Formats: sequence, C-alpha cells, structure tokens
Amino acid sequence: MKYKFPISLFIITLIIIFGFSNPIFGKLNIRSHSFTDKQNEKINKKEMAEKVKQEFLFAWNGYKKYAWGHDELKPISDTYRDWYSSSLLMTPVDAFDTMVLMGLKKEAAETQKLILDSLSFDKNITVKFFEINIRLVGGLLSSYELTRNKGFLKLAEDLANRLMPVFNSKTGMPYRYINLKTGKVSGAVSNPAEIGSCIIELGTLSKLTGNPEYFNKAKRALTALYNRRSNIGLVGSEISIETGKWVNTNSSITGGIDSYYEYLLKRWMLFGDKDCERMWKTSITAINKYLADKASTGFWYGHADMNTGKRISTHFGALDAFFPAELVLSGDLKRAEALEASCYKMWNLEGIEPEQIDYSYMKIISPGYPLRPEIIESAYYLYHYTHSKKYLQMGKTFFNNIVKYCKTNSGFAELKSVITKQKRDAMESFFLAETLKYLYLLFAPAKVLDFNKVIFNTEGHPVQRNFK
Ligand code: DMJ
Repeated sequence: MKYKFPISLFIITLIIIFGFSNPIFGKLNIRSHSFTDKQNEKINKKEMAEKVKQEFLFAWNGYKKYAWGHDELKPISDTYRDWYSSSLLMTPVDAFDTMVLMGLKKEAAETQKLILDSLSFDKNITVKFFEINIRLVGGLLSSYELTRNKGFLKLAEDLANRLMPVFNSKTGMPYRYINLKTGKVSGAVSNPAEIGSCIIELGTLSKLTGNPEYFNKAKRALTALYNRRSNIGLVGSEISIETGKWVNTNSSITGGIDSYYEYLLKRWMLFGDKDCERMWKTSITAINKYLADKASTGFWYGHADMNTGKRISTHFGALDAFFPAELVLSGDLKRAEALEASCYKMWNLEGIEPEQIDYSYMKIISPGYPLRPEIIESAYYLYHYTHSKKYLQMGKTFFNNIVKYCKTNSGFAELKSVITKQKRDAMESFFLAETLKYLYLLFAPAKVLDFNKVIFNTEGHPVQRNFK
C-alpha cells in the first residue's frame, strides 16, 4: 500500500521549515517575540535602573575620552564630530539633565563647568533653528531649573536672542536657518514640526525672564500654521513660510509634523493655554478620523492627503512612535495602548526598531536605527498611567536589544540596517538626552522625577510646570 502524507501535516511541516524566515509568515515571527509570552517574567526595576545608568556612564566616558568639548562622539572610530565649524557642546548640554536625574554628581559637576566656562554662541555659523532650540535652549532651561544656576539661564537667553530674527517673515512663521552672529536667515520652505515646536522653550524663557517677546513670537508662528490647516483639519508636510502656501499636502504624524501636534497638547498642559487646547482638540479629531487605521496588522496612523483625507500610504516609523505618549497624556488610553502594541511589533520584526515600515505588509522600507527614543518614551508614559508590567517588559527588551546590537568599545552606534545589524559611526546627542533618560525613568523610583510636575520638551528635557 502506498503511504499517504496527510495534507495538514504537510502544511505544518512547511510552516516549521519556512515559517520563521519567510515574510508570508511574518506574523508568526512577531508573535514569537510578543511581550505576552514574557508577561510573567519578574522585572527587577532597581537592577534595571542601575544597568541603564551604567550604560549611560559608559557612553559618557567614551565621549569624555574621545570627544570632550565637541558636539558628538563617533563611537566606532573613537573620534568626534562637530555639527558646524565650531562646537556648540551638543552632547554635554543635551545630556546634562539626565546626569542630574541619575544622581551622577561628579559627572554633572564637570559638565556644568565645561558648559558655563566655555560655551559661547558668538560664532559666525549658520545653524538649524529647530534643532538648536529643542536641544540647546531646551537643555539649558531644564538645567537652570534643576540647578538654579543662573549661568544656564543667561546662556539660554543669549542663544534665544540670536535666534529671534527667524520670526521676521511676512507670516510670522520661522525661517529654518540663521547665522548666530549676523542674524542672516535662510530656508523659506519649512514644515510643521520646525515651525511649531518652540513654544515650550520660548514660553518658558518668557516666564523665567519676564520678557514676553519669546512667547509672543512662538505663539504667533504656531497660530499662523494652525490657521493654514485644511478644511478637514489636517496639515501637510511642507509649507512656504513666506507665502503661507502648502508645498506638500502629504499629512501624517511622522517626522516633520510630529512635534507640532506634541507642542499644541503640551503647551495647553504646561500653561493651561486655552487656544492650544482648542487647536489640539480640532487636530486630534481630524487625525483620528483621517490618519488612524485599523489594519489587519494592528492599529496604526498612516498618511493621507490633507485636503481630501484620501489615504496616500500605509507607512509608519520610529518617529511616529512618539504618539502613544501624546495619546495617553491627552486621556486616550485605549488608542495609546493599541498603538504602542503595534510599535512593539515593528520593533520586533528584526529585534530592533527599523526607521520605517509599510504596516499593510509589515515590510521594512527604511532599515536604519539611529538610536531613537520615541517608542521608549511612550512605554514610560504608559507605565506611569497604567503601572502595567508589560511596559517594563518592553523596556527591558528595548534596553537589551540596544546593548546587544549597538554597543561599541567607546559608546553606542547607530545601525545602518536593523536587518544586517551593520553599524554607523555616529551617536546622536538625543541618545543621552532621551533614549537612556526615558529608559532610566521607566525603571527608576517615581520620586526621581515627579511626572505630574513636569512637561518634557520634544528632546526629553523636563520643564517644571510650577517653577518658582
Ligand atoms: C529628537 O531630536 C527629538 O525627539 C525630535 O523631536 C525628533 N527626533 C529626535 C529623536 O528621534
């Protein structure tokens, strides 16, 4: 008698042989890493917080040894990189408040001395307003609030004064670049994130100095942008700040738009600003109507045309993973949890987070990992609001994967590809300002920082709600 192999057994065998490497069975791959499998694992928060602190120290010591006084460590060649022709101490300023929160007194003291003794903005260099504002103005303000050393505030004020001419456009929306010495501006085609992400820093500076000019300019810019939303309440990805006309109508929550929404919400929360409350509420209604997407692979936010609401793409990426934090901060726990679960699937496709995927197919379309913090930031917010162990478990996975794939002899390197795990010789300052800070705060005792008393700027710098 001829032996017949049952068809069901045949299919199971095929799945076992090909399932874990074949994209068709990608979902199996995802499930095999799902936090539900590990939910019962006990997380020792104290031990995890200490581990994160030790890795911060390791990277900081690498910076000290090979890049002291420069903007960034290059963690493979053991050298340094400056953003412009002369250093603005991007890593020390960005990392300082993390050191204070971690209780690293010796490191904080030496960094404070470096910044106060040598940082000067009197330089003939043309800088990017957005990055300098979120990293340096934001970092200096939170450093001032944490230490009460007026030197930090003076530096923030001097820098902001040099940046102010960016707002001298017909619409009030800022130019993208400015020369710190001459005040010459450039870059008239900008985007919502770069236009609308300065009201936390400049509003705080106005509060601390008593000079309303900073706040007024930031608010005017934010409102000018909001007023140019489409009839259905969305914004696009590029706009001319001179004519006020949209150049690109692709609407999403991704990089280039992300922190515009973040600042509407946080400005309302930080200062009880009623206009921003209204602007946030109109915006989130449109975002949930046109960008939210309940796909078979999970709950996501995709891209749509700002005028018609028609779906343009189902792309989602590491930068978009900031949104669960905004959702839960605004009171929408359900969507926040569903989106963070999707983000976690994205992280686990290759064991560390790709820059962008197409969520319809769970296919990676941009494979880099530049040490981004957003998914960790969202886990920290969600843990604060739910105390669910699953967010600690996620945090442990994030931390272990970063150490496994990105650590070098002197620091942590970006990945060119999460698939090949090939490294790139760069360590952005936000790795110390945000990625390791949010990981630490996730595991550290709540008393390290009272979440309800601060608002984080988009670079992870805590600004105190009631600083006196
Ligand atoms: C940071 O500089 C900020 O979080 C910014 O808003 C977006 N990109 C990086 C981190 O990914």
